[in-house]
Amino acid sequence: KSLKIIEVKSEIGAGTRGASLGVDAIKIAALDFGSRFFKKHKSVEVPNENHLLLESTGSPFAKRISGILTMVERVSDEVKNTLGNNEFPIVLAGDHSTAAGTISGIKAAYPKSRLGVIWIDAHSDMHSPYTTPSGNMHGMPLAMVLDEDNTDSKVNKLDQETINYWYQLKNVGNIAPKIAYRDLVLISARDMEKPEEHLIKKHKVKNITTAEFRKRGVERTVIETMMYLDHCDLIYVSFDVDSLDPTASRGTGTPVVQGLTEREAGALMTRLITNQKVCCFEIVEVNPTLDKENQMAEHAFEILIKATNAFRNE
Ligand code: DIR
Ligand code: MN
Ligand code: MN
Ligand code: MN
Repeated sequence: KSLKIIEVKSEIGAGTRGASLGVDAIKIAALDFGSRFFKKHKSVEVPNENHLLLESTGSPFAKRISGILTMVERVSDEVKNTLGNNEFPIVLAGDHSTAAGTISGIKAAYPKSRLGVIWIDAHSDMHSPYTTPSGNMHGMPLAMVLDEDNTDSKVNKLDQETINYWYQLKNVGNIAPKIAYRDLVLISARDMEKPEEHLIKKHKVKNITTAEFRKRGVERTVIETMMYLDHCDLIYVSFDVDSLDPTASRGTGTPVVQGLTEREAGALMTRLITNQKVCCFEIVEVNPTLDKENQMAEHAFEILIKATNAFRNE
């Protein structure tokens, strides 16, 4: 199976500017390492909606939601077509909101499959416009695809237009919900707000903390994760670089202490991608404008190259 890189230079879901430059920063890292990776593999660029950053669209609780819907639909179509061509999609994106599009695309390509999701991130990204503390939609992609019911922890009062857009987002591809709480594994999630903690507890979502991962090691963590997701037909791996510890790099919008080292993340991604059920992976939230000497993009590229080498060895 050949790899296909889907570039999504969008940052409208983030609260800090610069993540749309993340994909190019990863390409610069590749050049710096003398790698032909981006020459060797086919790629496609999804047009972004970054012009919306100069307009006041959306609500304070769902910033630029119209553009987010457009992006999610575009990414979904691209991922669906890539899988339809029997290629393995690697999504390199700016902010994490587009992951809802990736998941939609996988479901659209394989509507009857049960999809497991491994979410490697400092955050659990389960807010809805009803609960968000920031209005930044990169904190919401999992709520877009889960059977989110924040009715018992509503804090924000939404206008009807936002409610309508949120409904459309959740129903992209006419499949909702797209994944089950039981089919989700969080790794290294450590910065959640109350409504997210509420959902995690209520639905008993599995979260492997950094300390647990370190204690067990990569091999046991992966075996345990795959056994937990054994009933799933396909698995999608989403890697938010803020899962890494800020000592590795500050080049991401919302760094959080107690993260993974770049070596741990590389080993984890490499081991995950060799599993036959893994059908797509994604790397997001590299922000070179916040970085020093392009460190985060270099880590992201190393993780990408290690993982894809393992993939080709299968
Ligand atoms: C926070 C931060 N939970 C929010 N989320 C981030 O604004 O919703 N997700 N940074 O990646
Ligand atoms: Mn995220
Ligand atoms: Mn995050
Ligand atoms: Mn937070």
